Amino acid sequence: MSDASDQPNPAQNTAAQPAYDADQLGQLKGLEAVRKKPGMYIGGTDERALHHCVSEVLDNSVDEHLAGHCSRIEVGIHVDGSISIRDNGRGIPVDLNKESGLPGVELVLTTLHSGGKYGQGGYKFSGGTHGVGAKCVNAVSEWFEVEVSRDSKVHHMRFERGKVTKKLTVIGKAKGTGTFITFKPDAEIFRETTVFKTDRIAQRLRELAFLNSGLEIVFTDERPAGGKTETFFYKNGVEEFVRQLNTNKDVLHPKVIAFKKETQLVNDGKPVEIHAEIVLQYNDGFNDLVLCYTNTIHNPDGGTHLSGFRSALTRAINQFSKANNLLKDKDPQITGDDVREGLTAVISIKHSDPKFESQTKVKLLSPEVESVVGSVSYEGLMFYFDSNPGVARRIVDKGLMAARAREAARKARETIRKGALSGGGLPGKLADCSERDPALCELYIVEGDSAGGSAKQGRDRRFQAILPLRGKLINSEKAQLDKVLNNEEIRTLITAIGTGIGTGEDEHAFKADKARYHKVIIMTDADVDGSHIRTLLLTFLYRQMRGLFDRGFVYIAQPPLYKIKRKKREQYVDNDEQLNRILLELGSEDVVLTRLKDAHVFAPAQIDKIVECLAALEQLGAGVTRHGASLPAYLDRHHPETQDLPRYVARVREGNKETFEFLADDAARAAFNEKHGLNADGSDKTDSTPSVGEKKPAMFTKRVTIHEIFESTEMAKLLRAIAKIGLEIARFSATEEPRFVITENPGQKSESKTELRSPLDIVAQIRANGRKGLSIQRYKGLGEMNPKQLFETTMDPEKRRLLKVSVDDAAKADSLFTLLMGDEVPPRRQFIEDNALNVQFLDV
Ligand code: 0RA
Repeated sequence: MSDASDQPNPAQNTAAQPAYDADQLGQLKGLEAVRKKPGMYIGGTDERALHHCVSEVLDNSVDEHLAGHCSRIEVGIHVDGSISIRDNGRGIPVDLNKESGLPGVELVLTTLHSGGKYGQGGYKFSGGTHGVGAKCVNAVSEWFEVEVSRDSKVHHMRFERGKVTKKLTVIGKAKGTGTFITFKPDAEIFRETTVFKTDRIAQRLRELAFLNSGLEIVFTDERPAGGKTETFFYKNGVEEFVRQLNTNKDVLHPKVIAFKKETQLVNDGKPVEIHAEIVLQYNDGFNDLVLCYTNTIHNPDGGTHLSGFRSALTRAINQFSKANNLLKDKDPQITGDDVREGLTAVISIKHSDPKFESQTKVKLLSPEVESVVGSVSYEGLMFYFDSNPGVARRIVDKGLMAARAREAARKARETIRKGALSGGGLPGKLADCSERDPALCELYIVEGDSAGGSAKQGRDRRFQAILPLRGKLINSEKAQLDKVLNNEEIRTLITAIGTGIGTGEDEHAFKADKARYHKVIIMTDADVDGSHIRTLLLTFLYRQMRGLFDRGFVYIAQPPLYKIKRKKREQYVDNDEQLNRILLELGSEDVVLTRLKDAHVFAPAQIDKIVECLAALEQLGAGVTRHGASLPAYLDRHHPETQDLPRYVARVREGNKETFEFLADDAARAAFNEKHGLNADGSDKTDSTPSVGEKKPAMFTKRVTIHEIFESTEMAKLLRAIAKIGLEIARFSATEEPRFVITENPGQKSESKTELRSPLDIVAQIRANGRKGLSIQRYKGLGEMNPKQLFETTMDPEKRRLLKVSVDDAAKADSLFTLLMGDEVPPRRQFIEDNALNVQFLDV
């Protein structure tokens, strides 16, 4: 154990510079400032900020890659909610900094404005967040660990809430170099949630792999619901990105069009280096998707790279059609909007000194980029068109078609609008509410006539309107706008909502202020078809009424997943987690827990607490069992007073025999390696990778791997809580003699006693007890509920839970919709179910 007093006192060896103490004080204050005003440093304390922390650490590793020093990054989410980022870069410097007497890594992770030698890491291109990133994450982490492999040694240090709790020590020998950071976001800071979203992280990692060709990124989510390990690696990065965005689309040309250029110029007397990479491919759809990046940071609002590209594309297509006499006299002018129909493109630039509109980097401002990207694109396109005249013609034709359809759609919108205005206007299928103030009105869009009927009967007609939709909605991604607008269901929807559709200046274009309801609630079955319909609806709303999302008017209803019944009591259950909680609650009703050694009986409130802690312990235990070790054996190794648990497990495989050794801390791990003559990761020092042919037969080799148990901190907390209640936890492995007794229904005819030999058996027994006499019904559709049930579970503002659909990141949602909705291929259905929504919880 070490504490602050173990720290070398910098004042001792730097007596000549008395400014030091003040400096260090400033340092601590610095990280304290991050904790006090997280908004200023990490952009808030919400789910977005939480994920931003991952990006901050990740960006450093990517910068190492951009500088040519890192080929592989591994990301792992652990069962306790902590996350690791490992890279094989140069490793954060560990040598002592002369001025402060502190190791480089400590400076990098604690000093807010370290600048100088470690400030930028000497990177040519960087996300720009570098230098503040990792230390801010450190400040807002309950704990933060770093392992640096450098100079053939593995160095380790630990921080808690930004303060050093284990100073830098060498814990073993290293084969290569790299940085391994693990942190657990602090729930005191992130009050909304500390739970990382698998999809969100996987999506960013995939994106990074696309934008950094040759970089291998490996992702594992070790949590119970997590999937298998995913590896993202793209040899032809951006080209593969565009190809993937066009998956399941019919493309106008099989090969993507790509150009690349590196430019050096002088801007305001400063040398600037710009690398531009542009890849595009047309499909036969009607929407455009152009993603822009600067130094691998997504710029959803585009900027000078986007405008440079856009005008070059319009110019090149018009130039080609003119030169080849492709336009007829009566044809409308091909506009920028027209040439973007069916366009999928990625613009990725690397810039040595980019300027953005704001801290969030949503828009690139650097003016010199416009002409750089513009000229690369124009020259590249003209060259491509000249060498591929067939493809060029198809692209021009597509633009022409778009120009003609634009005219047709304008006329169609006009008729819809007229229809809505004349003759009372509202569609017959709509059961409207009596309230007239849109702020108070809700529109339920319900899947199917039968559920629609129940909803009409069950609703509160004062403010709830119901619109049943029959069957499949037309796919607005696949069909051209004038066809979509001729669809009966779509027309009904547009008229009911009342905002008009599409962008544009004309009187029929979308206007959020005209919305007739400030809650548009999609209510579909909790099955595959339901989620498909929901996605179709969202696609349409997103394409044509995007402003509804900006105003926060779009919601998703949450019908319950289960109905459970016990004796005469019924209850609705929203998800599996809640079901598990209920089983434990029911299971601990009417039970007595007795500790046998002294016949102590626990109070009911104590039982609840014990069960809660043991269930959490069981869950976190996956961090141990996933390596093959036994959870009870591990828990038995807790420190008798502090309840601290070992941080590492060594897995020793010899032939087909496997044993485990738990290592309390860094010192124990270093000693273990020393004793076995191993590298810090447990690999054999002399012969780490035997070459093919000289491999020893498996039964003779001894293989040792050391794994960190990230969950140890969290599990120790639980042990302390359980010990405080007085549960006997010296031993978790089963004993010969029973140690606890659970009595169910005490004093009743049905009384039964179960003897237990381990504390962990208590949860299992309580859960089994909870299942007794319980019927669990899984709901398949809204139609299985009667009007009263439907209202109570899903529509009653007092009880329902609505999900608000936020499209905070328009381009991402767009790509997601495009990815999902391009075609109706069955295997993608599960993907739709899992990923279709960018939603957040909202208790309304
Ligand atoms: C400062 C200087 C150098 C590298 C790094 C920081 C660095 C930071 C992180 C964070 C995650 N992975 C990282 N890898 C490297 C330059 C080191 C040198 O010159 O050798």
